[in-house]
Amino acid sequence: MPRAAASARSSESAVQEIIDDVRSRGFAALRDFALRFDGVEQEHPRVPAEVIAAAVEGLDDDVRSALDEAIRRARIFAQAQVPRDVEVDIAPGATLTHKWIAVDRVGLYVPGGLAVYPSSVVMNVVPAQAAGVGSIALASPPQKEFGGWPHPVILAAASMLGISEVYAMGGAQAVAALAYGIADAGVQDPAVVGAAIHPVDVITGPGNVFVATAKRLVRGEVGIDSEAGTTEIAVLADATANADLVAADLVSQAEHDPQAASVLVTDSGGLAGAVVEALQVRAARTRHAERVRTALSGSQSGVILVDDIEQGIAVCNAYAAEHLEIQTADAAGVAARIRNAGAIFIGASSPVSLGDYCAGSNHVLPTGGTAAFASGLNVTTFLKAVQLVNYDRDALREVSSSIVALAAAENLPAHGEAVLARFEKMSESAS
Ligand code: HSO
Ligand code: ZN
Repeated sequence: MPRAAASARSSESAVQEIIDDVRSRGFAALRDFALRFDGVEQEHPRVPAEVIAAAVEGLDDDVRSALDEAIRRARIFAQAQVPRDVEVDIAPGATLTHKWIAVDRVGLYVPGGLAVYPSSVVMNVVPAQAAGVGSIALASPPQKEFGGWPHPVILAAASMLGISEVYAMGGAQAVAALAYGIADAGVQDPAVVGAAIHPVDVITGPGNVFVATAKRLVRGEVGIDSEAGTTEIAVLADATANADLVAADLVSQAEHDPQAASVLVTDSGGLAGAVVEALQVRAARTRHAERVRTALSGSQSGVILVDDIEQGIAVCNAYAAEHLEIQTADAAGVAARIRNAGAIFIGASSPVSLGDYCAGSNHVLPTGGTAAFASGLNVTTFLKAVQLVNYDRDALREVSSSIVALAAAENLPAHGEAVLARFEKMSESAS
């Protein structure tokens, strides 16, 4: 399979050092990293309300209404995902409940780097809010050209979603600050700039290799979403596909990063040739031509010729792409047979760009083959289930001999005695 060499492990010790430094030196460490990695002098990472207000003020009308639409669709889909609690009467007088509860506080990461991602603010915040998370903090790298604060469109998007706790911090140091919190001897009110950063329960969001590694290292201390690393698109297409549209979609994701992966899987030699030709034309004239050319010519990108669509499906399931487009006859039928993909885009009118912004689906998706076991960001990322057990005395008596037998088999007789004690006479158990 064409896939970038996994580089995450190699940065583990460097990332652990950053995390340890933030844990021991708190804001002083954050200040040092802001200067070293972002070239920004920073007193405290908390973005002041006036800076956020100014960003909202300056927001372009077209972008504002586009964000509104993206938020509206994402909300509808996220709210529909909220799972129902399940209650089962397992026996007379015995009830079990599987109850979903939102985590108390989450930290959402929005990358800076080669592009600005206000769309990622929407993708992180909307499912967290739909899940019912009460406290949401957002982190995004400080930008030198914006006074050391995150990009104004990111701040504006946060504000449109009702998020006011935003920190200008990026990389592994941001993940560490969110995971462990930073105590401040001074102000404790989170609404006040200068206050402590309170630790979160779950950290989500895409990021570079440092962010991804940091999330992996703090996992256990906090929950994290799936690893959303460098973007990937695979297109499964047959001779009925439009070569130029396939090429346009392959270029669209290559634009993210020189390491991005664009893979075509096809049973048609004719289509493969036409796509490669169209790629050359599009790659040459696109704005980020350099980045796109590097991504397309990397070993992580390529064309896979298969004997038939059957084999193409097998290849796509083995590859487990972050984004998989199906551009074949009976695209829906083919899509139904895909088991491993972060998101599946069905037919010529469902390009990945649609899902990146406005489909209503989420664009924080598992990369690097992790779609074989992981899910894209969704409402359940921010929920945990608690099991409620409620038996009455007769219902307990009914299973008591089974409990005693199993306890004896495990050589844990006190477990059985705890049940039997409930059915012994008070005088006996007291003596
Ligand atoms: N394709 C990216 C998300 C994105 N695209 C944001 C544009 N902006 C990863 O799914
Ligand atoms: Zn994209």
